[in-house]
Amino acid sequence: MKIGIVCYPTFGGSGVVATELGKALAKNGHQIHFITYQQPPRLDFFNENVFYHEVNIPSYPLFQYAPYESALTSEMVNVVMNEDVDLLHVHYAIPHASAAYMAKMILRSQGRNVPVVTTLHGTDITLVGKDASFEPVVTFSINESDGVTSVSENLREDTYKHFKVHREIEVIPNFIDLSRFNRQKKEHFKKAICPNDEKLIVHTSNFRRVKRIDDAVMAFYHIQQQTPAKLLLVGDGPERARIERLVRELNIYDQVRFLGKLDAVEEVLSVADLFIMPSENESFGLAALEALACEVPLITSNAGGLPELNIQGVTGFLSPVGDVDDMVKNALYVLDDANLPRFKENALARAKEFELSRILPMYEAYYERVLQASLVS
Ligand code: GMT
Repeated sequence: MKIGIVCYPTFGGSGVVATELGKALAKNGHQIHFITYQQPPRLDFFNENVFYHEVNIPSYPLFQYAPYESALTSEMVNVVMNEDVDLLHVHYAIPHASAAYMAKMILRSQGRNVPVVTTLHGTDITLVGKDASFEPVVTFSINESDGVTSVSENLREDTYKHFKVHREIEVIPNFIDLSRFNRQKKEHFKKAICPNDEKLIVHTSNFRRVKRIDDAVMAFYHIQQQTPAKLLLVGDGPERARIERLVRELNIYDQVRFLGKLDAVEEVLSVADLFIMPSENESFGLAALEALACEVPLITSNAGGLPELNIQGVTGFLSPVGDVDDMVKNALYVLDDANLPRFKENALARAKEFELSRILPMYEAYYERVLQASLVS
């Protein structure tokens, strides 16, 4: 198959899923055409089946806002025509699904039929998409997609609840490549961060308000009062300065490290004892899956799709959003040396259920179905 993939070329979950999916499809012999405004971070190698098409937006004094959606639409049209693409797969509804619809219509006017698959990732539905400024366009472009997937049951239900969507939505969860995400021997690294054998807690995110990083910091504040511990915060974003202030106010700056955007996150996870994700909303929680793969148990909120990944009392614990006391109690239980090995073992076993080799065929089968259906319609 020749597949055009549109995504945000960022460290964010949807961009990572789209890039890793494209890479895996390319390895399986499909020809993949990435269409984005920048080279995605994890697309830094040569593969004969991977192509990259950059969306260029010419600047013009008249434009207060650059018309990205128009430039993206034109690039999709050009790539489908020039490369003979069979199917477009767009990740994150805004504005990719509506741009794809427009591209499809332009192509149809030229006698070319190309089906569009839209994957809903989370905030495109639960946060931004619901906003009145976007809602009609999101609803329309989901309904007009030839196939729609969501990364969890919960996101699927949320989509039906908040939008007048009549399309069937297929749930295809996030996946993990265990050949990259596995517990590596990095004892020197652990020793450098935790010289006195402290327990290491990790949080990774894009530092947005929805992640409730203050809850992670407050939980850590109480945990380290009861057991020696360190906290690593990986990622960056709008909340960074506020969180750094909080850490200073709590006088725990020596026990907390801000690592910024890190590509080799698996190296940090390899020495972690616990991963904390107290999100207000989380459609799936790819970062938590990456932690499980590195044998790191989870303390999460019970928001969104997290209960579909984190199993209460098995891979860690889930607490109501904002219930820091419960998170502290659970974290101390997991970190207890009598319990930790069992949770680590369970973490890996759970991650294996989301191995790339299990999820990739779901996408391939879904593409086939959408292609067949578009031929008969
Ligand atoms: O907020 C993020 O984590 C980034 C965001 C994105 O779209 O880039 O992630 C969303 O998509 C990921 C991949 O499907 C999911 O694993 C994340 O749970 C989801 N984030 C939220 O729902 C907040």
